[in-house]
Amino acid sequence: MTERGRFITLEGGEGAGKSTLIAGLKADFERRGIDLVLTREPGGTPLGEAVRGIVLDPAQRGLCAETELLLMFAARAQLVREVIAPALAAGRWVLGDRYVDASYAYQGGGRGQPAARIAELERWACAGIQPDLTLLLDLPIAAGRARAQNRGAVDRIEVEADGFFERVRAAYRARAAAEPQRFRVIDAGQSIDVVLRAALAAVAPLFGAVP
Ligand code: Z5A
Repeated sequence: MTERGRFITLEGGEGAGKSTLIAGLKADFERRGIDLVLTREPGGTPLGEAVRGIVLDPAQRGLCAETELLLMFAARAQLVREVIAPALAAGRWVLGDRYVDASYAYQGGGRGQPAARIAELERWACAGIQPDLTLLLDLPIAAGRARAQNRGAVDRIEVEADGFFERVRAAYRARAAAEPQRFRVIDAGQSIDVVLRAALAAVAPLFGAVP
């Protein structure tokens, strides 16, 4: 029987360096011969990418917090069934640019949606799939904004005030503190090389599972 693959997720605020770290991890995993699937949220399927277009569209000014939460989980339910679950079952590794923790941080911490409501959606949408490891790239808000500012147009969530992002960051850190066995918090203010080394050290125990 094929051994289940490993599921690693990256979380953090705007400009924390998730995309940069994913490129570094991908190169390392490929050198090790790991069969890797990359996902991003919201997105990662045709439906998910369409949802991403809606939730990040600055023209969707009237999108309420409840709808935003449901759309995140609609995209996730599809991603889990279409991509993540089949990949893990086939023994492939999945490296996810965000997953459920983002909903607790942004829709929970940021928008004030109750954690119990998010947990109910998680039970419903995620088919019991939990990451084996979550890397939280932790960075002060101002530093993340400074890094992201050269990217051009800001999306519907990026226009939020600093207070929103402070609540997001606090919610992420609280989740990491509550689940230390799953989370590794990485100081994302360090150089790209140092962040990659810290991530590889955190991932190393999972390599033992590779034949
Ligand atoms: N969202 C939500 O609300 N609820 C949910 O459930 C989910 C998502 C799943 C889309 O996320 C939005 O959806 C996001 C949360 C919300 N909204 N916000 N804000 P996204 O992940 O696609 O977008 P993002 O968070 O804005 O990611 P990002 O800004 O693209 O950041 P990143 O991928 O973490 O950073 P990066 O592109 O790797 O790096 C940014 C720049 O910094 C770049 O120039 C790098 O070269 C540089 N960089 C990276 N690392 C370093 C270090 N270590 N030192 C110096 N410079 C660095």
